[in-house]
Amino acid sequence: MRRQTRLVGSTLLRIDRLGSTNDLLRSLARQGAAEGTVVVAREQTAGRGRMGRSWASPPGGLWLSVLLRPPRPADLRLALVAAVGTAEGVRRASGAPVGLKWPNDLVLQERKVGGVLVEAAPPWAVVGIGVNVNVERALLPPDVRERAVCLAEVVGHTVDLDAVLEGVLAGVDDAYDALRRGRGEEVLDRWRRLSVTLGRPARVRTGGRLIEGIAVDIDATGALLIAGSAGAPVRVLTGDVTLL
Ligand code: BT5
Repeated sequence: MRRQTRLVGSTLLRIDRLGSTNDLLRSLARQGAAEGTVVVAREQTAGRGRMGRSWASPPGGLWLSVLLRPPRPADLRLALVAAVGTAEGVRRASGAPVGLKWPNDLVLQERKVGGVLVEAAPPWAVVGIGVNVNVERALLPPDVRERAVCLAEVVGHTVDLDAVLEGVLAGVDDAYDALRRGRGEEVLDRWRRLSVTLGRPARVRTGGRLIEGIAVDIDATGALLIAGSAGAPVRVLTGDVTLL
């Protein structure tokens, strides 16, 4: 049965232009913001990816952060939960068949349409979500341009940004609620169904190491399992995956 009230987006703050929604939300948490608070920006001037990378965030995209207070803020599954909720919400709102690449990419036509950045700040986890909704390619840095795509390009018309926001908030709320209620395995199954990673040969760069093999599955903690030609699959907790 669906719940009547939603946690994610119970308080929603819209900002025109800021550095990073993750940073603002982190400082709001210190000032007593409640779990479920969301910050959405029209434009970010210092959007971040993982490992100090930058995230291009011109107007036309959906740039938001959600404040969560999970039992374990560093739980690897949070990124997968957020990715599942985002992909399901984006699919519902736009019809674009968005898929997921481990650990945090949203992909469309083999290109990156969005990403998730979870930052643990115990007792909080700040979940940043970026989706190229109606982002003009010309506004992206040249090196990003050819590997990125936006929803509008794929569906053939401008997509209602507020409808995507609503879909993503509902999707993340639903997936996080399942995790909190001990139904994490169900959310991981939803991730598997949306995955473009599993079953494919992949190269993983993790902690200075390169691992090649078939991405066979994710385990119950959200780690990626890579099977080589011999021995047990290698368990990958963090890194970048290139599909071969
Ligand atoms: C991510 O990192 O994919 C996480 C992105 C999270 C962005 C959201 S927006 C709201 C919130 N506030 C923030 O400051 N961040 C979050 P990663 O897997 O490290 O991917 C980063 C890489 O993606 C970059 O090095 C570029 O190559 C590429 N990239 C940058 N901007 C992009 C864009 N708009 N679309 C597609 N790819 C992009």
